[in-house]
Amino acid sequence: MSETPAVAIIMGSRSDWPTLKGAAESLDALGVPYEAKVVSAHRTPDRMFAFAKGAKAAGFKVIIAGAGGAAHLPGMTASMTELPVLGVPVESKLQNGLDSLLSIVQMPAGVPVGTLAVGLAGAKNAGLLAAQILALSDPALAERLAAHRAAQTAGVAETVED
Ligand code: RP5
Repeated sequence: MSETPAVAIIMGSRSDWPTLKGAAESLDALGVPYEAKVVSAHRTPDRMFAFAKGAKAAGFKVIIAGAGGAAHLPGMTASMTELPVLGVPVESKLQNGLDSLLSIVQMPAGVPVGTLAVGLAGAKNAGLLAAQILALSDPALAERLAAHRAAQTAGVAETVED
């Protein structure tokens, strides 16, 4: 039986994957294992309940949850687990995802969702933030993160020549 990966990436629809793939790519770059699955708050509420209630016992450490529109998945998941939940608002047809952002970010006090930017940037940062959380208790990952940052810095040229 394979071990549960540290990170769960859940999303409200298969159509969210092109966005949430950004989180997976960040985790891949840092050697952090993850599992990605579709868990809809609206279309598969029982799956969401079972996942959120069982995530901690299953061995996950951080949950990345992406959804668009009436994006209840991150908040509902956070309400049923003590694991940190990072919410990624997926771009929607309404004002490019402003509805998704507000649905996720405006949690009432008591149940936090760490909300990232709308779209691919938010997904990539969710992967990085999940890795930073895990790195607090994983010195080897902390070193990989530091190297990743250093490479990013080194890749930014100061000049604007073609
Ligand atoms: C949300 O509805 C999903 O997270 C997705 O962003 C949005 C649209 O879903 P589909 O109609 O493309 O399946 O629940």
